[in-house]
Amino acid sequence: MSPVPSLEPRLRRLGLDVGRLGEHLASRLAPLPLARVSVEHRGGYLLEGSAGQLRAGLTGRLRASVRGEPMERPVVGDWVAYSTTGGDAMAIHGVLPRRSSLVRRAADGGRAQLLVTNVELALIVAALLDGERPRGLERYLSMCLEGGVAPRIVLTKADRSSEAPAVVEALRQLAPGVPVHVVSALTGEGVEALRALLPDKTSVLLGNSGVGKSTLINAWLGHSALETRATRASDDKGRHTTTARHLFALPTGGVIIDTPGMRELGVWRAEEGLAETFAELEALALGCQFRDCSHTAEPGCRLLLAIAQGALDAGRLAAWKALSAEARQHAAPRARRGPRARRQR
Ligand SMILES: Nc1nc2c(ncn2[C@@H]2O[C@H](COP(=O)(O)OP(=O)(O)OP(=O)(O)O)[C@@H](O)[C@H]2O)c(=O)[nH]1
Ligand SMILES: [Mg+2]
Ligand SMILES: [Zn+2]
Repeated sequence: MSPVPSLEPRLRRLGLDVGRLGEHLASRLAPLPLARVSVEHRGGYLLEGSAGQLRAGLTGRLRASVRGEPMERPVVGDWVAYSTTGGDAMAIHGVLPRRSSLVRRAADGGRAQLLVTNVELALIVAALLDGERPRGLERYLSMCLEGGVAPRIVLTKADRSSEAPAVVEALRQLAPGVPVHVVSALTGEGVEALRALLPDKTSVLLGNSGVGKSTLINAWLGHSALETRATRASDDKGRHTTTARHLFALPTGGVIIDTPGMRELGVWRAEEGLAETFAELEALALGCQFRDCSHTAEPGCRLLLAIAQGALDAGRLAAWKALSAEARQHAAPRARRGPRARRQR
């Protein structure tokens, strides 16, 4: 029997366990040290390793292989094997097998974007003010289901709403079996109870801009490590303050990933914007009999039914269709040109 490999304390705090270390030591990358991807920006990475924070790029070989397999590209949450390149920059040689992945899909099922990996818990954050059916909730939930990540719903800004019991009840119907937490970063309500769930795992905060994801992490950290910004006074929408995914170990245990609210990436912008503007149509369309319903003449179309019943304006459906078609047209050539072209924009 081989001896049990020992875990460096800093890597353990970042979520490394004996199973994963053993996998690494049995792989072709075994001689290289491990680190976890904490931030990704314009082709470069920040890693957290036993020596602290490192800057890194990809080796030429890995860069070539991810060109054909975009999902193999390292993202925040990944464990990677790296080496020095001579200077102070590091080179990532490979990504360890992932235990879970959150992937965002376009409405038409075409392009997919890998968001984060190796997370056990997803906190889907929504503001209580946003009502009983937070925008994007279904998308976040299905992303978790598909990715093998346990979801919980977190309702923030309890200090600004007395609707908590009604919203919690509505969510219980909408998402049976998904635990719902009510918190206020302002009064501290529920903040500690939520933090108690975080040790010994990696958690990600998902949710629309302005709902209070970064504020919650700052409350857990006890200081303002992350930038937060007031929502727009006119409609309480967020200002897309967080612009990149960001992983770090909490001093009280557990690893947490902050993410930007929706619409952070070019290709997705048009469709995400549409999804927000036409949220009620998107929700209705989930009930159409055919998954690829074009809402033109299909039987079992919920949108056509709603129009017939006078619950939906035909003009609004027409506008949605026209704008969706336009968004698809713009997105397609960009996707063909590949990541390099996208980066240059
Ligand atoms: N009253 C109240 N305000 C809150 C609460 N949580 C967050 N806020 C405020 O909501 C605004 C947006 O919070 P952020 O933490 O920046 O929101 P975010 O989800 O990180 O937004 P993005 O980074 O844009 O995705 C800030 O002004 C916060 O102070 C809360 O529990 N109560
Ligand atoms: Mg934020
Ligand atoms: Zn339909």
